[in-house]
Amino acid sequence: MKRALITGVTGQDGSYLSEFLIEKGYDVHGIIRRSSVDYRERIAHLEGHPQFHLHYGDMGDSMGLVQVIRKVQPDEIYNLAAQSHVQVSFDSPEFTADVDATGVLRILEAVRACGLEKTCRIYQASTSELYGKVEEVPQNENTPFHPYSPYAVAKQYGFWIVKEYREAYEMYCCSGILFNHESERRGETFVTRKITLAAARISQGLQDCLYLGNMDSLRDWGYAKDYVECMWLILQQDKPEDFVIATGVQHSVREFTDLAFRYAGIELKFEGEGIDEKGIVVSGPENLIGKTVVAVSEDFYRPTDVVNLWGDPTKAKAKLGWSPNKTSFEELVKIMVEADIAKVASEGAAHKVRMNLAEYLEKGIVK
Ligand code: NAP
Ligand code: G4F
Repeated sequence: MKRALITGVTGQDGSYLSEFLIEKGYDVHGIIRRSSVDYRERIAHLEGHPQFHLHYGDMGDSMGLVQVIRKVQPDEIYNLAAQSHVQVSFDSPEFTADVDATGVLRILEAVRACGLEKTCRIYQASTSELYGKVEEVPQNENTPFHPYSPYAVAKQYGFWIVKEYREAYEMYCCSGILFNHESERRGETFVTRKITLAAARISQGLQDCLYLGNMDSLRDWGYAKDYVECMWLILQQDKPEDFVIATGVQHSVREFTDLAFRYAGIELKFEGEGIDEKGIVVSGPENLIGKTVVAVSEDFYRPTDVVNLWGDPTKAKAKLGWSPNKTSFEELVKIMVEADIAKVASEGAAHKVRMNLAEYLEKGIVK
């Protein structure tokens, strides 16, 4: 049985990759951080599975990483842990550099310290953000990098240190340059999930308006569940190489918003430009007709924004035999909206129960 170690196992990708590798027959080990609140929602269903094991550790703690790697003796490491929010990297640049840049080095050095450099294969979660202020469209493995945020600069270090260790020590380590991938497990402050949750809440009368930043921004959005297969495929090749993983299809934040609201039963028309742009309801629930349910707030503009990501997955198709269009853009938006409608409906019910209980308590009906 092969052993895999996943950093960032509690994240969107970590949870899907764990399921994928368990299914493939791997013994899966994940590194988690201690937290005062329960943040293990995405992997709760795997806890207790005989092929799934958790270890405490942190990307900032070299000795801890060495201990876990020595104990697990992994055949494959998937380094997914990161401060992964681009906007947050402007507020916490040093922390982002420590986890997303130096953290990668710590993993590579820990593998060497454990004497596993000739046997353990390493996947590094790299990103299309490296193309940043893009120098060509679409972007492939040969497109020059132009990182455009503290997050991207940190990830660029991760990319180059992996390449360096591959050449200097002949380690099997490589980067997947993944374009945006989303799902019903996506963090709630990334734009897609923010939109699908808001569309669900607004359609159920639990939110008035969704505030966004740059709606002209273009992304190549895929489904996270499809993308984790590529991480594994990248480590199964004869030679370690870097790959772009993308759908090859591009849409704007506005298009995503329009479609998400449609799936939630609300048709919008967009009026105005820039900070004055608004999404107004033209059909849907009677009480929403004519109301502004999408507006722009300067709070969500970034000091420098990456606005034109579009990936060319030709190499991944040819060498990994990977199909980039398993889940279409339309299917992805539908999956996310339907999941959020169900989530909001169940939370709405729970919210009503809590409200009723509070009312009863106040009236002295329930002691
Ligand atoms: P995510 O949901 O934000 O998950 C990030 C994971 O990293 C979480 O498990 C988090 O743990 C962990 N982590 C953060 N800081 C850590 C630290 N100091 N020590 C240990 N663990 C730490 O991100 P994701 O979307 O799954 O992305 C996975 C990776 O792919 C990231 O490296 C991201 O930068 C990269 N990437 C993502 C995309 C995308 O579109 N999703 C595209 C390209 C590249 P907690 O739960 O404890 O916070
Ligand atoms: O959803 P986002 O926050 O994702 P972003 O910045 O592309 O980063 C994600 O994908 C990267 C791969 O390219 C990963 F490396 C990274 O870890 C992360 O997973 O923003 C997408 C776009 C941006 O241009 C942003 O300015 O949407 C724009 N946007 C407009 N309004 C917004 C909002 N983004 C957020 N988060 N919130 C808004 O209200």
